[in-house]
Amino acid sequence: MTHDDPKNPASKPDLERRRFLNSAALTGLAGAGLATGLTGCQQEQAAAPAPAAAPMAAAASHANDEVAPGQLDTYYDFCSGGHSGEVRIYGLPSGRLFKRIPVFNMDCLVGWGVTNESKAILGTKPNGTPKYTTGDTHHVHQTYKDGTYDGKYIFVNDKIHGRLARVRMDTMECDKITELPNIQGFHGTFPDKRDPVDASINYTTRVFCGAEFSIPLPNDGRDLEDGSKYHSLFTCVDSESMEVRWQVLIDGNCDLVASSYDGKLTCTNQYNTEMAVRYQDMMTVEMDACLFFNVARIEQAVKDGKFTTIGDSKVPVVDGTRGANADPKTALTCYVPIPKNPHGVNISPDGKYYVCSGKLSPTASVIAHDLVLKWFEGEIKDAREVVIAEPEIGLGPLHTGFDNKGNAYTTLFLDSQIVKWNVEAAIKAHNGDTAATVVLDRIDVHYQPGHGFTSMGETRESDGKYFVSDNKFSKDRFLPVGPLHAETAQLIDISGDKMKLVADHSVYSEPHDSIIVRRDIIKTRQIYDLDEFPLAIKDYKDSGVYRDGKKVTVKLISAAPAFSLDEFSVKKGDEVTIILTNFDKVEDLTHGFAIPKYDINFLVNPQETKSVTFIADKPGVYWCYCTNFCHALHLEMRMRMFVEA
Ligand code: CUK
Ligand code: CUA
Ligand code: CA
Repeated sequence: MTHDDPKNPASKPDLERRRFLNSAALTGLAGAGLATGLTGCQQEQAAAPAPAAAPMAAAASHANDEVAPGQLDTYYDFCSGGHSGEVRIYGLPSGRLFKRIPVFNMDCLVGWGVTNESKAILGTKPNGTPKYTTGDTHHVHQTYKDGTYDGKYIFVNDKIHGRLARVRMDTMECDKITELPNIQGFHGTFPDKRDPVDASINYTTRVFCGAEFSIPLPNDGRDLEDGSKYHSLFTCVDSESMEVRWQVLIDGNCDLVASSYDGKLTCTNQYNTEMAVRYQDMMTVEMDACLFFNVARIEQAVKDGKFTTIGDSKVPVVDGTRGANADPKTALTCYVPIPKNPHGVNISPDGKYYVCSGKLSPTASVIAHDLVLKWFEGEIKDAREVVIAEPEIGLGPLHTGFDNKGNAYTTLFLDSQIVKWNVEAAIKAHNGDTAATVVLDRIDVHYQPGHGFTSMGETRESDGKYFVSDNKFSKDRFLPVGPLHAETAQLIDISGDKMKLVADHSVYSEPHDSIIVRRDIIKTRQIYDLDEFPLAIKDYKDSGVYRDGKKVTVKLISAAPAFSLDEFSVKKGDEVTIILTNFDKVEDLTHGFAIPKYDINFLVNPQETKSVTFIADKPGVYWCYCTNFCHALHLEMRMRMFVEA
């Protein structure tokens, strides 16, 4: 409807550019579907000459967005690292990378997957090695208080092995990982944003987790080929204990997850309501769904014992399938029809609307929160009536961010654009108001955006300053570095009527989603406390070698520029545990500890204690050395391990 408004140039997609970017994808959309289009698109991009860079004027930065040497950024950007398995922290607007937090991966910088403490969090196989060493992080979200971030934890998913990790905001380290039972392809996640109604209630945040891939339940080999026997589960994890509270059996699949500001609803978009097992069969119906969960009713059903369990798992599983939830007044779930293979669902900062993008449909569906609640009261017959607008906004709409003025910013994967549109205007247009201007602006991004998100945009304090477009292809935007390109995160100033491209930030593959958090919300500790580590060595007189049969414990202290021992001896075949406490109290004075040929390498930050365990199976002299430049005598900071034959 607004697509071809001749009075509004923003409503008009640039067809020439679309053809250049991706003609195959257009054909794909009209015909066989997006997947075919994507293949064509990638091939075409590889063969096509590099497009001209964006006009310099558009790319020129302006003073407010510059962070001069010595100045600090205004925002933290917590970013998923995709199949690197990590979480990253950037500063915005500078785009400077501050930290890579190892989560599901191994990381030899800090010794994640090397130390006993990190292995305890990762989980181990019977031989003591980490259970999994890969992960795929897509979505990072922080805990809430009063509708905004509380600076306590962030949560991140692992799509590969179906795990949820928690990262403490005070140390910015992962402290817990939970494996979700009976699911595969854990994709979207979101903590609930409910405010504690009453301070006396011991309230803990729920973290909602959507499983994208359906599997046989239980997945123990009894059913393999027959896809009609597969199911997905929607999971709720307790943020404090990190235990799984409950799961919901559903029809179709889960994808992205959003949760309401009042704690009543959480939802997931569904692209495979067909419950197909082959991609071409996942695009057969015109309407898929956005699936809403009634949190209170689910928890009541669990309390009332109306659940089953699956396989070895003790987690209560309630029935959220369509057949079991035909009566809205008792339903746990509400399936809202959404066109076609939707991707992404985001809630507006006023808590009133969910926006679910069409992906294979050029539309964004606006769902009214209060109408979904009314559906659950039986006041609305047809679940489709909760959709109160469905503007056409462009091709391949995926994710939406919001400002503080009622505008939505949606990434258009196929158009390689961000489209700015007004939610209230879309509702008016839907109700027949032909004068309503829905699409307000479009800006080209480079290229093929996935997630887009605004500063504080997932909170009530959305401030309308910045939008970041995490793009899936960078092509010509940076110096070439071989076949694996950097990705681009483009910073867009959204404070004015027109969106302004401010900067291209290169990002290491493969960012999916971020949250942009005001810096005053985050309070970190800069040194640890000796007392928080049960193994800490608190006195030099305790440093030494302790033997118990074939088990040897070596207690060490680091204080620049020396370790507490010059050498220690063990025997071939001993199981050696090294415990290292960093006595230095000076901020930033981190030491490392590496043992050649034994594959040991880890860090100890000020006042921190870590340990490693290994079998001394190679006789000889081994120089244990400090890996982290700490002092003028850093190179001299080394000691010998003797392994006697
Ligand atoms: S998904 Cu990546 S573009 Cu994993 Cu959040 Cu939509
Ligand atoms: Cu201690 Cu380098
Ligand atoms: Ca579908």
